[in-house]
Amino acid sequence: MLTFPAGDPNYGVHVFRGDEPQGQLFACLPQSEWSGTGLQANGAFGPTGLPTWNNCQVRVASKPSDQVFLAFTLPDTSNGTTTTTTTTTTLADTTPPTINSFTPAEGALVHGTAVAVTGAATDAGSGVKSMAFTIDNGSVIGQVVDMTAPYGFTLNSKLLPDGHHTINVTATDNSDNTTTVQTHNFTVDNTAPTTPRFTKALAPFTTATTAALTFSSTDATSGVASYKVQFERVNFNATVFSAWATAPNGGALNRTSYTMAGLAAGYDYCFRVISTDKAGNVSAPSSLTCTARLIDDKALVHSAGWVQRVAAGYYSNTYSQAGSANRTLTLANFRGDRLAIMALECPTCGSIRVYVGATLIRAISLAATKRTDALIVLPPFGQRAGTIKILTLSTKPVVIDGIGASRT
Ligand SMILES: [Ca+2]
Ligand SMILES: [Ca+2]
Repeated sequence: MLTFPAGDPNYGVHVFRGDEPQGQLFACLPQSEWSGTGLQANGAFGPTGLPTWNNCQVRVASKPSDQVFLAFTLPDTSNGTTTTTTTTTTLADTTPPTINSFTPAEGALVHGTAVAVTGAATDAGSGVKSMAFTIDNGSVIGQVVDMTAPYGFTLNSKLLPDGHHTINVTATDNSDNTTTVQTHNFTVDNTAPTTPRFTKALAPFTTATTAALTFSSTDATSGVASYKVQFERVNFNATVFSAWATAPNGGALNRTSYTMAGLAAGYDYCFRVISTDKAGNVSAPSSLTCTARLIDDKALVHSAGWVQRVAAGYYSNTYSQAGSANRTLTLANFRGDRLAIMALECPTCGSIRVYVGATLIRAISLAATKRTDALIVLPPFGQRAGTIKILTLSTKPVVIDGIGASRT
């Protein structure tokens, strides 16, 4: 039996949590025994009736698994001194951790060999010991238990078939309390969209400064997220095409059409489209569609005998007219496989011959019942290099508006 001076806070049982003094104290149990003991909220006992040590339990507001340090400071009434007795105890942790986050998140779309499976958990008591991850039923990829934060592993999603999957996550603390299983759904998509195709090929030659493209692609699992339009171009006299480049503002289209503006005269433009699905898989590029913008007649070298005019309704508002034979328009250093002539067709119009170097490509009669500024597209002839020459054959009028020079 221990006795304390009544109301003296220097005596009693003082509790520390860790090494941090907890000034407000505990109680001895059973609480029914407090009656008559004079146990005070500040921890002082007195004057008589404190239970024996064996009966004294300390109840404190504390974190689970905290180490509690008890200091009992008691008077010895026999000789007037005080004695301090200490003991430590560890409070039990019965609370599992809290899972704060994990990936793949609910509804996520994943692809590839390096999908980040991650988990984060906290435990206020004994601390997090491990997190466990199970994909589906664990039959394809066995459960992964990670003992070291940050918790998780790298998932090769290509081991799983495309489609719906689940991930189960648990966290366990150092007192072996385990959370309930948290389950999220995710979708694997490792299949690229179908190779896009142009739904309408471009005309091989154009007078316009724009090229309007339409295309399509499909993706079975996640759907097409975006399209990228790329282009390359080559001038009529250049040796090679430019490198492929993303068309202006054409890098991430959420529609199936695109119009390229600013086509330059004399250039052959080729386009291709690449689609990306919502999981990030990228298709193969489409086959090409190409168009060459005409070169105006004004850019050609005129022999004697041509009259150059400015007139609305013609390409670039110009034309060149001859009324005698053996007049030539030439364009040096052509490289390509196809030509077009934009010329006036009319009942009285004459004829021309078109050459590349010394090779006759085509003889063309411009006689027609209807008067038209016609774009006459010649058949491909294989890649050739040389000077393009248009030659008049008679005194009948020949009106040339422009020529097309294509590499494709
Ligand atoms: Ca896909
Ligand atoms: Ca013209």
